[in-house]
Amino acid sequence: MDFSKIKSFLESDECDNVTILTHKSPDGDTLGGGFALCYLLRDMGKKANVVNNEPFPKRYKEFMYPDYEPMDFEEKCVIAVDIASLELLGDNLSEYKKEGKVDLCIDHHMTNKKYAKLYYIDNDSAAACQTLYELIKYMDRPITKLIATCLYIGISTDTGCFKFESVSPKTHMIAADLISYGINHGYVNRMMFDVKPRGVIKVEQEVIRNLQFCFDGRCAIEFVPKSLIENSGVESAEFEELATIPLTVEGVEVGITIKEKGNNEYKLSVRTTDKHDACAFCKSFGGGGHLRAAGCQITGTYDEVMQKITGRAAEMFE
Ligand SMILES: [Mn+2]
Repeated sequence: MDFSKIKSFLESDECDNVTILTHKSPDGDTLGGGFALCYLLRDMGKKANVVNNEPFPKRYKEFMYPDYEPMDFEEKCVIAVDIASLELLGDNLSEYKKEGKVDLCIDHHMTNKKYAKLYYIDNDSAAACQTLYELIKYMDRPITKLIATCLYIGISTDTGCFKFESVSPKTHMIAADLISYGINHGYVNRMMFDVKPRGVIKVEQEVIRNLQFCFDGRCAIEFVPKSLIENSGVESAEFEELATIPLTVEGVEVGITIKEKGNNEYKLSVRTTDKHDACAFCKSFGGGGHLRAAGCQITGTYDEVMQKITGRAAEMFE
């Protein structure tokens, strides 16, 4: 696993007419990485497109894909960015879920399923975009302002604006270099973290009102009914930060967000302080992610799901 192999592959003729896969419910890291790679390949004279299960969210448009147009070509190569497992592609991209379909995977999840022919996975990297930055530098390719913006947003959003433990001195050095390409980082971070549509505030009001505490206030559980999101009139990408709310309460060590997805189907997002392992928690339900931020799917009635969660949480507080 070294950059020289990845560089040779990206420069080879084999790597042309490239489809770049990003994960479902896309976040800033998968999209930032996907578009940065797309622009890199296009700048190298190759054809490349970014695809996603859903339409690209509006919130990243002005920064990452202000004038993006898909190119017309017959696909020869498939690259996945920030995708730990093929399940995360979503139903609309199921044609790529077949074993051996993905040529290269660039990721930073410790739970990566190693489904690609070639991969570069750096568990110590704060974001897939941090790894991509290092790769582009290694390849000695120019970083345009657009590429810098994509990478910067990927790193900033995947680290809660440089607050997570995953941030290393290297992360800050990379961010500093990216800012030197003329990114208005103050504006970017304000738009990513502070400014929200009114519909989001209304949803936050409701979920905060119903926040539940257990284990002497060391665990907070937030429930997000499907109808609440649907009636908000806001696209789902705007609710990225919802999962951070439980852990903002003093004394809370484990913050759990339960999003209702369908009938008896729920998506869990778990955030922890340094006292607990969010990834281990989610792994026991078949999910995964990072040490302090992870996710999984759970099925059952609301009561059954609550029982499963509090049962598993009880083990953490033993
Ligand atoms: Mn990521």
